[in-house]
Amino acid sequence: VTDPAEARAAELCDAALAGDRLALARLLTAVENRTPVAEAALRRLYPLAGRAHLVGITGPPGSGKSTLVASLIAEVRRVDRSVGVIAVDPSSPITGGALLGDRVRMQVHAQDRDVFIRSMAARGHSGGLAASSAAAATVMDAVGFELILLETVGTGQSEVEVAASADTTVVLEAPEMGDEIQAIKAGLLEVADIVVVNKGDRPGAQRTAAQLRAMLTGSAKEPQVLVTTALSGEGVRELLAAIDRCRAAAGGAGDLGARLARAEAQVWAVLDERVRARLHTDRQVAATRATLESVAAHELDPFTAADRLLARVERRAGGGD
Ligand SMILES: Nc1nc2c(ncn2[C@@H]2O[C@H](COP(=O)(O)OP(=O)(O)OP(=O)(O)O)[C@@H](O)[C@H]2O)c(=O)[nH]1
Ligand SMILES: [Mg+2]
Repeated sequence: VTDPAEARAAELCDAALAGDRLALARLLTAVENRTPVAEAALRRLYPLAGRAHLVGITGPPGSGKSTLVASLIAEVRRVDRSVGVIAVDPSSPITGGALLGDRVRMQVHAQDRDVFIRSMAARGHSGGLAASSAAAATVMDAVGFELILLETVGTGQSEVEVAASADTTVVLEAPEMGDEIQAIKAGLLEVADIVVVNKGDRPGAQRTAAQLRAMLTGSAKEPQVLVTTALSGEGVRELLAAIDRCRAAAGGAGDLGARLARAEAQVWAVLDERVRARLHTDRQVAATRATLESVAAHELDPFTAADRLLARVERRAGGGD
């Protein structure tokens, strides 16, 4: 006796795992809308995921994130690897930039099965965005994409959170941006594993990079600072090499802190505030942490984890512990 959502999820997962891109697109729509099909699908797919390298690409509006993602795709394909892209709210009203999907479709990847691009709206509360983008990444990871790029504009807290919870976070800057942008930058730079000064063809790019290097020396992460020209692809090969080095430095498994942040976002999206509050009291903390670690290691899916945490709270309420 299977319910319809379970049956539909099974059908879509089987097709997506067999390489059906339409089924993959449908799964991602379900994930974005948080339907019962999405939950059933994620319970299935979560244990198959955990292999991809998640790379957040963030920066001020108009710094060239989408253009850089397009040239990263070209570079990744040149070395014959697969790449999935999740672009959160890709077109900012400030720059009116073309949608990433349009930009890439104009290029040679339209028929390429090893490139998959998906846009997601940045709606809902802040935790919701982190949970949905992590779930979307899980789906792409499970169906075999090795590298997943998450483009978010670096202006809202939730957007920065999404990029920061990737295994590797790339923060873009453009040369000679105004004071307003400088202010945004300080918070953004803290989450960077790699800082990219894009628009290397513009005057001042090298000077901006030198200033950033000076400023970041001795900082917690000491990110590498690179210069790219996304429009021509210059410096993009070096960027991909730097991204791969970050992966290798984290033991090839992705940053543990980032994995835990993604696990937490996804489990918390299932549990409501009252339950969460009770998990932060007394002896629940250690048990919760262990459960989240299992999710981070992909040994447990976020829904089963939430079920268990809920059961623990209910047992306590029933008088047991
Ligand atoms: N000169 C120059 N212009 C660039 C470069 N990269 C991007 N641009 C231009 O900068 C503008 C913004 O580029 P996008 O890639 O849309 O920037 P974005 O950061 O994705 O913008 P939002 O998604 O709107 O936040 C476009 O007109 C690009 O053509 C570059 O390397 N050099
Ligand atoms: Mg963009």
